[in-house]
Amino acid sequence: MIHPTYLKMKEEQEKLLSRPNCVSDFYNGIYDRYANPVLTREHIPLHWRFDLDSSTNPYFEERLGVNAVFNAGAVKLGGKYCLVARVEGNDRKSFFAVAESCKGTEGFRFRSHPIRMPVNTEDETNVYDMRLTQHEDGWIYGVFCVEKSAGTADLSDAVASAGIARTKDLENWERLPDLVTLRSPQQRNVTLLPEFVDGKYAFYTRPMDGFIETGSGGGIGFGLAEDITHAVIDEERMTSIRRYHTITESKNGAGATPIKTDKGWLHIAHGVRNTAAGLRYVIYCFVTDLKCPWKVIAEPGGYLIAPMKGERVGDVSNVVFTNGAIADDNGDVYIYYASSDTRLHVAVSSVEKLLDYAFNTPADALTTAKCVAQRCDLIDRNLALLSQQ
Ligand code: M1P
Repeated sequence: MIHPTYLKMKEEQEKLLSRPNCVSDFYNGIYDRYANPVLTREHIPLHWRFDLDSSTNPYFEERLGVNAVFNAGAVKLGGKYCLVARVEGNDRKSFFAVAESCKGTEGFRFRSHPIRMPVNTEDETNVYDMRLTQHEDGWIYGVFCVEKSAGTADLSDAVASAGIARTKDLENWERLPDLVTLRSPQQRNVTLLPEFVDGKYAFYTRPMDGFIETGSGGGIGFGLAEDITHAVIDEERMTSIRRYHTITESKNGAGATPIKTDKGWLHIAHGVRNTAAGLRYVIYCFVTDLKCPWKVIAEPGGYLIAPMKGERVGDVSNVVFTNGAIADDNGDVYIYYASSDTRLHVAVSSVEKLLDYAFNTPADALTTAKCVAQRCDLIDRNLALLSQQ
C-alpha cells in the first residue's frame, strides 16, 4: 500500500511545481532576474527519495535524500526548455537529470528517472556541470566534469577531466572517451562550440595544474580536436585571461555554450576571486570573433551577475555559476544560473541587450585612477545633458 504521507506531500509539491514565477524588483536594464528559483531539491520527484510502500517504510523515512539541485546545462528541444541539472545526493555524489518545461522561467518538472550516464572506467567517482551543445554534425553533446581520486595519501586530492557523451533525446547517451589535452594535466569547465572551426571540433577549455588551483593556467583556453570519438587537443590558445585585481584573479571558466550572434560568439562565463571569507564566484560576459573564436573582441569590466540576497547563502556560499543558457528564436536569452551550489535560478535578457552590454560597457581599466577617470567621464557627460534640460 502507498503510504498516506506520500499523498499529502505530493499535493504540497504540486503547488510548488505549478507556482508561477515573476520578475523580481532587481533592475540593471541588462536582464530581468526572476523571483523564484526554477529548480530546487524540493522539485525532485518524491519517488526518487522515499520508498513509497508503507509495508517496507512504515515511518515514511527518506531513504535516498537529495541535497541540492544546481548547475544545469540547457537546450531547447521539441519546443521545450530542457535543463540537464546537477543533482547532488546526500551522499555527495552528483548525477544528471533532465527537467523540462514549456516556459523558460517556470514549470520545470523532472523526467521519470535520472540520466543513466555510461561510465568509461570504474573509478569515475563523480560527474557534474554538463554543458549541452547542439552541434552542426547533428548530435547533441554533453561535456561535463569527471572526477576521480588521485590515489595519493591526501584523500581530497583528485583529478578532473572533461567527459564527452552524445545523444539525440537527452535520454539515451553514447559515452565517448574523455577529452585529452596534451599540455594540461587537468580540465574542468570545458565547452564545445556548436560549429566546426577549420573542419575540427572546437572546445573552450580551462587548463589547470591541480584539482582546485588553476596554477599556471592563464584563463579560458581554446583548442581544436579532429575526431570527437577520440578528442585530443594539442595547443590551447588563451581567450579570456585572468588578471590581477579583477573578478577573474583566482580563476575563470567557460559557462554556457557560446551563443552565435551577428557580432561574434557571446560567452557567459564565471570568474573567481579570493577573499577573507573564501572564494567569490560571479558571472561575466565576453564576445569572441566569429572567424577566430579564440580572439576576444569585447569584454566588459566587472560582473554581469553576482550573488544577491538569499543567493549568497548555501552549501558553498557567495557563488553564482552558469553552465547553461538558451537563446530563443525571438532573441530572448534565458540564463540559468545556480546560487551557492544549492539551487537554480533564471535571468532573462536578449541577444540585443547582451551585445549592447558587451560592446558599450567599459572594459576593466585595471587601476583605481583609470576606473575613476571612466566614471568621471560618464558623470560629466550626464551632467552636461542634464544641464540642457
Ligand atoms: O563551488 C563553486 C564551483 O566550483 C567549481 O568551479 P571551478 O572549477 O571554476 O572552481 C565547480 O566544481 C562548480 O561545480 C562549482 O559550482
